[in-house]
Amino acid sequence: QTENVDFDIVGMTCAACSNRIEKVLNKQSGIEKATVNLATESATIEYNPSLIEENDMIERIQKLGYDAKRKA
Ligand code: 9UX
Repeated sequence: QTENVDFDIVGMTCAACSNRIEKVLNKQSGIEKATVNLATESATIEYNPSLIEENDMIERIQKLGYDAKRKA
């Protein structure tokens, strides 16, 4: 069973940024599918809540040098 969460991503300026974040997120255990959109500066993540939580995703994105905030 999976859930979806949307984040606003701050700090992406080129397509390599969004590809980099997407690649890293898709390697995380618990993440089923991560899509990062440069144009809308956002990410949609399908995940298994028993394996990963939102704060883990935010921390991973921050480690790459960007910021993420959960969309309302
Ligand atoms: Mo593009 Mo993003 O050269 O950190 S990869 S700006």
